[in-house]
Amino acid sequence: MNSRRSFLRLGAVGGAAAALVTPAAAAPVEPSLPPPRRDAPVVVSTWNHGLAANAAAWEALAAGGYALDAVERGVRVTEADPEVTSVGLGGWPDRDGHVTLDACVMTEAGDCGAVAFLQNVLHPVTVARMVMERTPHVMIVGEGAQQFAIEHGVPTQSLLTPAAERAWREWVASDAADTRAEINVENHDTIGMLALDADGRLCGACTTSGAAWKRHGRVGDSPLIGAGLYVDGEVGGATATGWGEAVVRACGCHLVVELMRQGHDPQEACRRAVERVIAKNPDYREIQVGFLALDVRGRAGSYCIQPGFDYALHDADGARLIDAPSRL
Ligand code: SD4
Repeated sequence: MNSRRSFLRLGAVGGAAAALVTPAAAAPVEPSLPPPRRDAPVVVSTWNHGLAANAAAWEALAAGGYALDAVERGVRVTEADPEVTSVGLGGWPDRDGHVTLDACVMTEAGDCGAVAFLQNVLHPVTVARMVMERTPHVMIVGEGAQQFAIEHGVPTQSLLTPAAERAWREWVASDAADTRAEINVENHDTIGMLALDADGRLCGACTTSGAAWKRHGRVGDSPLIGAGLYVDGEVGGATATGWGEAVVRACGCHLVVELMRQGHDPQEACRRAVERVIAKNPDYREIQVGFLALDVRGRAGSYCIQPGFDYALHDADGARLIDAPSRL
């Protein structure tokens, strides 16, 4: 079952965005409001294991790096962690025993790349970035994605750890294998990460091994631009975790960003998106869906439905920043 999780925030460096300076000799300008205060750089991710990932992302941001490099570097930490059973190496396999991975990235400029149903590659997020940067496409899946990765020098390896294989064999031997293979709401711990860099560029990444024991070939929301991740460089970004089918049906992260565009702060945008999911899912009490959002001013918010859990944003020291009640 899901471990207790929190949405995490690390290291916002306060400070105003660079002020516009009017040269002394210039013609008088229209009076204007000061630029919105921007808390940047900042990085947020979707769960406790994200701490190490956030720290890696923060290194890139603190050095003045690009938000895309930060989120890629960040989630690679989680992808490589064999203890994490829902992302990359050590991810629990599908019902046939194959670890299949989904990931995507999106930039402030609206560029994006994704892979889905990818096997035997440790860092799907990097392959997703390669799709974005080295092809005219947005998404490549399955064997084609693996072939693409190999052609671009990415090594292959088995991602099924002994522990994950053991868990899968236990599941196969259990009654659950008969009854729950189609809709499995367990083991939802995708990592989604959003970062705003010192230059005000906001990028996101999302990576997962998907729902454990899923049907072979099933793809969830995580690699789908607009569902598991969406970024608009003028507004903000959002990422999702939880039962992917419900997120896809709501076009969840695009919805969150559009709600921010309409003037809602990230927290309220996430709340409204969760309400939409609830409205469309009569069985919402049985599912888990969470959204995390960051706007271009550096404000973060999150909201989720997950039976029995309260969510909150925490800073690096664990101090609670934003309450995000989960039970509705
Ligand atoms: C999926 N959303 O494949 C993913 C799973 C997930 O936390 O979120 N895990 O549906």
